[in-house]
Amino acid sequence: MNRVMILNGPNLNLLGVREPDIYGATTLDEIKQNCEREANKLGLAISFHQSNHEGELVDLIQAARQDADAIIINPAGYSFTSIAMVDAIKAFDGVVIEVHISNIHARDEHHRHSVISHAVRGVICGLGPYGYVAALSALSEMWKEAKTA
Ligand code: CA2
Repeated sequence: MNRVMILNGPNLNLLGVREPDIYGATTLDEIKQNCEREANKLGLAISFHQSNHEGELVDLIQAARQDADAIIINPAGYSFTSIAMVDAIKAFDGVVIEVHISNIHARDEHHRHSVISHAVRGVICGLGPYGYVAALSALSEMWKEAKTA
């Protein structure tokens, strides 16, 4: 069974609690439940994490080298600053998909340019919490295609 590590960066634990006009009313726990439901449907094994600490996220990305075949990551505020996370992602051999709940391209200039994006396979943004489910579905399609190729 393919394994997917889902990583969430700083402040995403506040989803659904603060700023629902930008990030919506869905909580991170509800996003986790949606991911678990989709993963069951697709036959994928997932682990789901949130951290407010850059080093902890780097440790998790490094752990994925052994523990996961793909990473879905919402780096949140670290999207715009973290070269350490870019370096860790580059050392991971599997597929990485970056997800943002909001459309970062429609935001102010500080929220527009993710330094992570050039190191990942694909970026999903602006689709709300569905972006995580879409990322799982995309991975499942990739692995299906790889099997039949
Ligand atoms: O849209 C996304 O998923 C973001 O990664 C969320 C980040 C933001 O810096 C990115 O530009 C886009 C912020 C996450 C903070 O989440 C909060 C949720 C509720 C209240 C306050 C912050």
